[in-house]
Amino acid sequence: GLTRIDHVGIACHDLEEKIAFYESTFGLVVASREVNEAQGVKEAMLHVADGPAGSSYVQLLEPLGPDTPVGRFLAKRGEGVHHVGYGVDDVAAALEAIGAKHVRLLDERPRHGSMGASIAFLHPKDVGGVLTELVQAAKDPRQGR
Ligand code: MC0
Repeated sequence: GLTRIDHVGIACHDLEEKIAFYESTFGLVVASREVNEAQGVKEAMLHVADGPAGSSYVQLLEPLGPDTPVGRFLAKRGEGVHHVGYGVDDVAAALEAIGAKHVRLLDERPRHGSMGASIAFLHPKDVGGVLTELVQAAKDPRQGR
């Protein structure tokens, strides 16, 4: 099952500007910054809290170009919440269980996500309009989460 909210992904035009906003408004601290070419994003994870099942973050996403998932989202809808990422213990097992319930999987197999996690997306049209991500945190605690 789902163990926690791992992160909320927020699409923005200017990553550095939004990081500064979240730092100064909420006092959040950046835990990692990465470029993920395969996903077409430059992103930052800002730590929110630690819970018994792991940590939670705000993930700020800037597209690497217009012809990417976040680039198309910004053009259609503007800045705002892009996806919700839930923690799971075993992303491959979760994909199999959820796929059997007629929810379309955007990833048949887990991919590489932020901070060493294994991730997979579910189609927003099958989840009430919410792009949903499953996140299996990295085992190595130095990689966070
Ligand atoms: C698109 N749609 C969304 C949406 N993006 N609905 C809710 N939330 C979103 N984020 C809707 C559109 O409005 C449209 O509905 C329909 O889905 C098809 O969208 P599209 O404009 O044709 O856009 P596409 O071609 O980008 O396809 C959408 C889809 C795609 C969700 C399938 O973006 C995708 O595969 N996303 C998964 C990968 C991803 O998002 N990567 C970036 C984050 P209407 O009704 O207008 O037809 S990577 C990440 O976050 C990693 C680094 C991590 O967490 O570690």
